[in-house]
Amino acid sequence: MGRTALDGEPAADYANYADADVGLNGQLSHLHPRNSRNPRLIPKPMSGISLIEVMMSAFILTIALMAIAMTMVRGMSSMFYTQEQLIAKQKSREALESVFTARSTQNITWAQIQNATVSGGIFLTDFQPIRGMGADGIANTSDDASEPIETITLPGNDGKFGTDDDEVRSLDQYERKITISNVLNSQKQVDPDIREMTIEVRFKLNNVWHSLTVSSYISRFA
Ligand SMILES: [Ca+2]
Ligand SMILES: [Ca+2]
Repeated sequence: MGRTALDGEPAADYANYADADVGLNGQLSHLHPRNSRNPRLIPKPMSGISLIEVMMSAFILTIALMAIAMTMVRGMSSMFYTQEQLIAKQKSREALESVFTARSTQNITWAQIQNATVSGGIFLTDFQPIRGMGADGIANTSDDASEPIETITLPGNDGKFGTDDDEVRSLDQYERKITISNVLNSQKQVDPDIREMTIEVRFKLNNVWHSLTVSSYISRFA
């Protein structure tokens, strides 16, 4: 298959052939199909990025960005949740202190330190809106009804109180429940001098209630 003849351009009719030998009489003597043995006219393979590759990388990038976004959302909502929890803790402690103070200053009798379902008890049962403590200065008693729902002032973006961006928030998404129960002594009898006080504060966040409970024993004696 030596190339004794003139090496001419491929004929247009033979586009699938890379090269052709044309004899002196102008007739094709050999055709050389494009293949690895005849690389000089084989076009370079297409380089660059195919559509599939672009779509794949866009997909992977989207997944990665979504993961980052989810982490940020979770972080922000947990920050918000922490703040709500702190408020709830503060409101439960305030209630606890109001009872201890009233007991210590003898503003209320031992018999009154019970739920209203027990004769003489003054503490409303079940969850109550968080209002001011009323004339008696004690949380969750009937005189709270005339008080407005409490508000709390948050420092706002600058982190300082007393500036224009302070945020006053109503505690209308909060409720507080005080449960006072008897404690049994070692003889399995109701201890006449000690009761257990459980204060649960709950708050609604995205239509879901979250709650926090504080409990303490309270003794007849200050
Ligand atoms: Ca009260
Ligand atoms: Ca501020």
